[in-house]
Amino acid sequence: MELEKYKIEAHNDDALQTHNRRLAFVAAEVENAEAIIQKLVDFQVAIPSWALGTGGTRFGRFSGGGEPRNLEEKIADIGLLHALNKSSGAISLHIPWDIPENTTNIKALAAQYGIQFDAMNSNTFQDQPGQELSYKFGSMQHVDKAVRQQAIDHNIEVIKYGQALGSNSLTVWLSDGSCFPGQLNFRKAFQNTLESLQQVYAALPADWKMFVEYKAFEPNFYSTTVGDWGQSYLYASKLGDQAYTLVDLGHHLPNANIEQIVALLLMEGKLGGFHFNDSKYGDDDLTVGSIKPYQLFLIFNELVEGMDAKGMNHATDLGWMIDASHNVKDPLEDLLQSVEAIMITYAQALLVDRKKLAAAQADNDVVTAQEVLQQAFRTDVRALVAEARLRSGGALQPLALYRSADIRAQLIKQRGAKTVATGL
Ligand SMILES: [Mn+2]
Repeated sequence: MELEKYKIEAHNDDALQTHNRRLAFVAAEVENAEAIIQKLVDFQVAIPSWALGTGGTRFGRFSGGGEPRNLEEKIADIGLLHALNKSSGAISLHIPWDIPENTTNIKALAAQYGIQFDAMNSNTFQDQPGQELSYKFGSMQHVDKAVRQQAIDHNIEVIKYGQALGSNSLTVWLSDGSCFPGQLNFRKAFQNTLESLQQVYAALPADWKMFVEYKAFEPNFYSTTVGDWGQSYLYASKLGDQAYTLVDLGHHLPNANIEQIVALLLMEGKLGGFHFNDSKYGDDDLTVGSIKPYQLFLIFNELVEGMDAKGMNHATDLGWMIDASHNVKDPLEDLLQSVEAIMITYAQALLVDRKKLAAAQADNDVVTAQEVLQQAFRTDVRALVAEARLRSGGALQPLALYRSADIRAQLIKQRGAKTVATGL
């Protein structure tokens, strides 16, 4: 289904007076409101193709109705999100869950919704039906060269799909590791993985980036072969200039200082992309900003500061993507909330008084440094984010319009109450 333009306009007309009042208030408080709005207009967050169905755990999955049954319907769902918030103009595709049968048609369909193809994701953490060799004991780290070759071939196939769709990056997340002490020779596992990644890297088109994603634990519980940012950085450095580390917020041990990791990777020119989510305990994949919004702000603060120090383009020089799922929410509502949280936090990071912060740091004025950060974090910037949406043709209140337009009910009517999307 599509959301007709007149519905967005009617919604905006109703909400405009309240919005203008809020905007005037924040614009008076904030020095660079106009520049921030423009940056928000430009900023796009990719939606993963596996986040459009209800998530599950190993204990169960409670599907909602009207989930997309194929890639075409997933693109249509992202089209709905993008129509509402104008900040979801990209899809990150997973192979083989979402193999495009006809790349030309899929590319044209996405273009109709104003959606581009962000990073491609490979999968060597599961065995697929008909697959010759098993990844039970790893893929790129595997002791058997034939298994490693199968994983390499799969990644090269994913690059080819991406080329046909107009993507220009590959995200490799490996679940490789071990569950028990003694199971693995760490050094050999690293070397096998590096050699496998090198072969994929060699197949990378010249204008592509390779993102090496790390994860502390799960599904392996004793060791992970790309387990932290140091290991990812090691692979990315050995691979070459087109290889970067990808930070997924949920892939750290509890209380890790992610903002410091981000700052150093940016300094070294090795931060490639970002997977947004939130968590209380581990890789919980919860809605962005739902548990630790201040941590998200501190991360964005480092992103903005570090990117500006290098003269980078905020919107295009890093890969921005959500990697989340939720078990009890409508996935589209969850994604609207996540994108909103990202935009709010980005706007707050743009508010930070950099000169005042640098002066406080130089004076060891710890109190002022904290005040500068919290002044930005405690500013209500929602009207700036809404104004960016309004100027782009989106809805002032995307979630409210999603509900009042009864979009889920229409999707259920169209697709059925018992559909299950491919994914986690
Ligand atoms: Mn991820």
